[in-house]
Formats: sequence, structure tokens, C-alpha cells
Amino acid sequence: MLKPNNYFKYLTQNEIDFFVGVPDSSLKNFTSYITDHVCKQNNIIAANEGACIGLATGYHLATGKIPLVYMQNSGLGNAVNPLLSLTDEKVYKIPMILMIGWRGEPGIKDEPQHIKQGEITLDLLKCMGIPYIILDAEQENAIKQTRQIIEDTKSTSTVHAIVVRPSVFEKYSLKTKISSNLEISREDALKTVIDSLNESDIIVSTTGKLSRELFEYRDTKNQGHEKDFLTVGSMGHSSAIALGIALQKKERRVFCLDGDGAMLMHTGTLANIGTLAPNNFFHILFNNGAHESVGGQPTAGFEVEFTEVASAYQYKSVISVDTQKDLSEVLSHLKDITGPLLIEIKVGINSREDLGRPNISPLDNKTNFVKNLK
Ligand SMILES: Cc1ncc(C[n+]2csc(CCOP(=O)(O)OP(=O)(O)O)c2C)c(N)n1
Repeated sequence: MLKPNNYFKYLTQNEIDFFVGVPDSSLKNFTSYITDHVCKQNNIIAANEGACIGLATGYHLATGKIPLVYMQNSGLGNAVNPLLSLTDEKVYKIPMILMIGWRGEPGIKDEPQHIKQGEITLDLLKCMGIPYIILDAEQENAIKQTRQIIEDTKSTSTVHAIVVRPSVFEKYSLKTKISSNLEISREDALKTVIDSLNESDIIVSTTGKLSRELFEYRDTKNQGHEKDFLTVGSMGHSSAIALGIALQKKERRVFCLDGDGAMLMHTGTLANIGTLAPNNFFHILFNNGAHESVGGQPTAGFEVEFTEVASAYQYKSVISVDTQKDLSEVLSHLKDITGPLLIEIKVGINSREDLGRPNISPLDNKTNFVKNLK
């Protein structure tokens, strides 16, 4: 396995010292090392992978140097447009190195949302004309491969990729902790929200651990899962899904349970929610200031004011709470409030190690959810 510090050292010795990305569990040992050892200006955790390509392009234009962009293969979809219409050699021909975490590699068991993307990751790169290597876990080979990729990227001035399997980097634990002394855990906040809802309410929950916690809580309470649409992939789009439902099912309250990383990823949807203004739309943001599900690397979640953003996007009501008491108080008034409403709950980072995963397939989830909607 590769030692994150050695690989990092090799890159920086070769003038790769600007990083931008969206965190990924396959890459977390390496990118956590970067987060701990590179200043925020030179390791930008971007809103989405398309923005990463933009940021890396700007860096290259300004310095002439080669940036490294890290992402999960899920995020390749977000990056396709700028990779084809900005950095491609038929357009501006911008060199950069993509480091792509490979979830869902064929033959290796993974979650349903990773299967298709995992199958086509290499073909997608080929189709886009992006040469790649699959990083070897043995240090000498990995350095040899990386040397070649850096040389080729520089000599051809085009995009190249390093595809990384989940087990390539040795364990490295992130030391940059999000400082907060928030009293509520997301799981407790989630339980409080669920317990306050009516029988007919609908939930669309975001990608990552929040949906897993929701799934487990329903099991614990011996409830079914038919009221919950678990957005297991498609990070950042649960608010759009919820909006699509809320506009058609005006008689049902729709709750989007969102994460700060996810909300930042596609914040533009808030403008549609605010201006279309369905009064049955309730947006609950669990803000832990981090991409907790993939290693806890920071988001800008605690540095921005989500409530002001939602107000500016024309939400009818916004409120931020950070105690159990205030959360319960707000939820007790929910029946008197019309949407669109944003409740931001500032929560700590303390999910359980033994958190399970949904044991029903996305297709079954959809079928039961649709039945319940009717
Ligand atoms: C497009 C895309 N990029 C990256 C990922 C990997 N990923 C899964 S969950 C997650 C973090 C989500 O962060 P947040 O919404 O703040 O929720 P938290 O993990 O903190 O609960 C990331 C980056 C993904 N699934 N899809």
C-alpha cells in the first residue's frame, strides 16, 4: 500500500502542489493528508466536481503549472461538461491531472449507486480522450506510473487521470477537526424531526450517512420505508427531487433532509424552490460543516449563512437552531408554518461506526415510495 506522505512528497517534488477536489471515501487517506498539510488556498474543497475543473483551469492559466483535481468517480459526471467544453484539446487545451476514486469496480461488491458508474469509469475516460493509469499499490510502480503521467500531461498539455482503487493508500486519519461544541448529533436531530412528522408526510433524504441513519431509525421503530426516498447517489439533487414531488402533490407535505456538502453542491435549486414557492416544501438542513460520510473533510458549511442564502432565494421562512430545545420548539410550530421553509440544524460530527446500510434495493424503495405517494 502507498504511504500518503511519500506519495504527496513525490507530487510536490514534481511541482504538483495545488489541489482542488470533492472528497471521496476511496481517496480519503490521501486527501485527508493533503487537508492536514496544505493551506486552504492550495487545497480547495470545491462545491462540485465541475467547479473543480474550473478552479484548476484558472490556476493553470494564472501559473502555467499543473493542478491535481481529486474526486470520486460519481463526480466525473459533474465534471464531464467542463472536461469536454473547456479543458479538451479541441477547446482551450488545459493540462491537469485528475485523481479519481474508483467505486463500483466490476467484480467488487459495492453499493447500488456505484455499480453503473464503476462499470463505465474507464470507458468514460477513454471516450473523453483522457489517458489514464490505474494506480499500483506498490510504491515503486506507483511512482513510475505517476512520473509518466506527469511527463505526459506536461508534454501534451492535456488532461490525464490517475484512477485509484479504495485499498491503495495506507490509513491516514484526518487531524483537521471541525471545531464545534454543538450539543446535538445528526442522528438525534434526525430522530427528533422524524418523530414530529405526520403519517402523510413525505421525505426525500440526501446522499450518505443521513439516509442510512434514517433507514435504521425506521427499522428500529418497526416502521416501513415507503415514506422515504433515499437519494443514495446523485449527491446534491435531493432538493430538486423533493421539489418535483411537492409541485405535483400539493396536498402532502414534502420534507427534504439535506446535508451541507450536498446543499453547497447544487445550491442553485434553492432559487427554484424559493421562486416556485410550493407551500408544502420543508427543507431541513443538517449542517455539520463537513463531508462526514466520506472522511469528515471540511465544507464551508460553518462559514456561510445558509439561512440568508435561502432568504435571498425567496424562501418564506428560515431559521437556524443548534440545541435540542430550540429544535423541538421549532418543530412544534411546524403545523402553523407554510413553506418553503428552511430549518438549519447545526449538528456535531459523531455518527456511529456500526451504522448499517439500506437492505432494500433502490428499485424496491422507489416502488414502495410511489405506491405510498398514490
Ligand atoms: C457527485 C458526487 N460527488 C461526491 C460524492 C461522494 N460523497 C458521498 S457522500 C459525500 C458527502 C456529503 O456531505 P454532506 O452533504 O455534508 O453530508 P455528510 O456526509 O456530512 O452527512 C460525498 C462527497 C458523491 N456521492 N457524488
